[in-house]
Amino acid sequence: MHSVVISGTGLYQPPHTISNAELVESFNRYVELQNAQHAAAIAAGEREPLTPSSVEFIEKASGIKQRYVIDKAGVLDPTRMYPRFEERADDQLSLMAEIAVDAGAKALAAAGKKPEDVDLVICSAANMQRAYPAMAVEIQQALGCGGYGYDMNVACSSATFALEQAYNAVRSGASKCVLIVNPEITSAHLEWKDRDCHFIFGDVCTAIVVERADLATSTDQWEILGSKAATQFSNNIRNNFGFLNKAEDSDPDARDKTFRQEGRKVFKEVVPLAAAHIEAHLASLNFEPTAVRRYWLHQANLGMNQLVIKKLVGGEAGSDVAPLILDEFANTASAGSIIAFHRHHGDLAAGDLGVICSFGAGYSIGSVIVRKRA
Ligand code: CO8
Repeated sequence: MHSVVISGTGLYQPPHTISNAELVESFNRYVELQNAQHAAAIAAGEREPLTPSSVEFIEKASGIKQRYVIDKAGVLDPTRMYPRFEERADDQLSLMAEIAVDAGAKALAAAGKKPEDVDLVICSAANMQRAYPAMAVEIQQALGCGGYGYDMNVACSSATFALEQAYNAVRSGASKCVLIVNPEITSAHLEWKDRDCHFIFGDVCTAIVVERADLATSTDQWEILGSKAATQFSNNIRNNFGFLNKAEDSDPDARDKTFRQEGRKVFKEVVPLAAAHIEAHLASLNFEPTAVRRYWLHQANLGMNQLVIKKLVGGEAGSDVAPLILDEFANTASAGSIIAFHRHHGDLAAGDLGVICSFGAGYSIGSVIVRKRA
């Protein structure tokens, strides 16, 4: 078995931000328009009026202050409420590939690797923009990587589960250098018209280089000591959009064809699962939770991270022990814990121990225990 390191990460950050104030203003305009349009039915008691959203609720319930999006105008247009992207021809680079190439090139530069050093590309995200060919193969070609590529999706745990795949491929000798990309265009599968969830997500792409330690030249290497993936079926986060929709003659605009969740149930059920998962993973490698210098946790909800960290070490999320990025980025599906790692690892010293952990739809939980190399 080979020793395996994370030797570089990259981040694509979309050009536009939407503050909570901007988001709520456009949502409330949508509510006014809808209520005016259906005034008669509402007055007759045949229809419930829509209720406005509030900045105070969003910040208190989630900790989110803004989000990045690839298209802002479409999302904030109260007569549209979803992004507007131009359809591209087959011979043009697709949108998911474009942002993955950006983040992937940055991760390769950080790792000091050339595209041709890569022998496996994994595109892992909560949604793929088409059925086939695999996004990873397009990204592989656009970057000039060797070997092969494949796509995978485990919703919010797509990145950590891809890390497990990359770790196993490299340590077994099957691959030498793996590029993982997580293009999360969440704005296109969020229901921006639903007050319960319209504030939750943001767009981004992260990338990670995982390679054999003896071949790595980066000055910033993190040895992977272990990875652990777990799943337990739940319908509490679900999206029924899929290739059977047309054959089922279902309404493509029906509420179940975009993101929906029982947020409070998710909160209650996932916190204990995540804390127990991390604790058991650390114990399997003979580490106590307090031995960990930094936790790069999934970024869905500030309160969730507070509870997970409290259960593990008694500390505070948002502190040096468990940095937050969700205030700036919102929930970026699988990319959240990777952005936290990307932004907040440069100050750690050789020998420092860290945990990257995601939790979300599935339910799925993935953890990767890493140690800074000298
Ligand atoms: N403004 C004002 N009030 C509101 C709003 C709003 N926007 N929304 C709800 N309220 C009201 C409700 O009506 C309710 O009122 P009442 O008490 O009178 O009934 C009150 O506020 C409380 O509502 P909730 O109980 O729903 O509020 P919570 O405190 O539970 O907060 C959260 C809601 C923020 C959603 C919270 O439950 C949460 O974050 N839960 C965890 C969610 C989570 O972690 N999900 C996993 C991430 S998703 C994932 O895994 C990836 C999926 C794939 C990606 C998809 C991309 C699109």
